[in-house]
Amino acid sequence: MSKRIELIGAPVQIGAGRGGCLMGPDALRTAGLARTLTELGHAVSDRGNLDAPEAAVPAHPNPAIHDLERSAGWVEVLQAVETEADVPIFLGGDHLMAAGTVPAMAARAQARGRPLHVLWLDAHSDIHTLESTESGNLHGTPVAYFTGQADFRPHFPAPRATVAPESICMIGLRSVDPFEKRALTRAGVEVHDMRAIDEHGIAAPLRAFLDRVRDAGADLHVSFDVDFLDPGIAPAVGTTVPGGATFREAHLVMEMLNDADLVTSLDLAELNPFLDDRGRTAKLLVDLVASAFGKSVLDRPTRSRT
Ligand code: NNH
Ligand code: MN
Ligand code: MN
Ligand code: MN
Repeated sequence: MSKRIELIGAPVQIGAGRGGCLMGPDALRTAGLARTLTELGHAVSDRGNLDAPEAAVPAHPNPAIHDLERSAGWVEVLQAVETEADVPIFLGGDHLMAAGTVPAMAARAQARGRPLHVLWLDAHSDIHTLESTESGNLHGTPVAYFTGQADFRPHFPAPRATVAPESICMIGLRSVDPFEKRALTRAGVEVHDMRAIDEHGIAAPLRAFLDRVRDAGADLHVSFDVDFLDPGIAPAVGTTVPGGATFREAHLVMEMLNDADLVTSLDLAELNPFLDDRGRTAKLLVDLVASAFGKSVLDRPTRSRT
């Protein structure tokens, strides 16, 4: 089915521990994202890259935190995004971007009278608070922010809209800090770590979640962190963790998302082209996006349901 897809560049890099994600949106463009989606029959537009000024915010007592002013600026700019597209694709940018994109998409869903569900594909749970982060890298905090698990004011603006923790499904986890383990349990987020994927496969939990999204009549935002993937196939990320999703597991997730036809927005987060190997990670991401938007081996779906 043909969709109006809008590419929105979010070159955030101060949320990560090292530079390079600034180049993410342009690497995805160079790898042929727009052309690939157009060839699949979609109507693609490209808004170019957003930019964010530093916000005037008070210092935070946690001395590890860095770039708080610029981070707050990005959260403000991304939260304000409005789009006419069926599916905006936010080109990151480190994962701090989700502190802006998810509230923006939650507000958009709310305006349509629908809840927002979030599929979080990541090695990490990113549910630190400004108080609990030890690295001070704020890409580790968006989930605490957009679920309202912690009040980030007066450092960040209040979220435009929040997401219920029970409406989030995390798949791929394999690096979760002690504070985060407690926070995930307390909040009641659905989590499937790599141990569970090894044991049960990746299709079963995804299928169950997609059924839940459909039953809820919800919009679905997918937040795809490159480190969800195994570093052997996706080296271009600052925080590689061994034992990630394989090539086929990742494609299967995307193919199932296409079959379910529920995705209303997508983040492509944490691509660091400075660390890539001849564009291989960027090209893999474009290929995965193609699977999520209709590329299939045969000219009919392999399965008829999610
Ligand atoms: N939990 C760690 C931290 O807070 C790592 C977060 N890094 C990520 N998240 N790449 O996806 O610093
Ligand atoms: Mn992440
Ligand atoms: Mn991660
Ligand atoms: Mn940490």
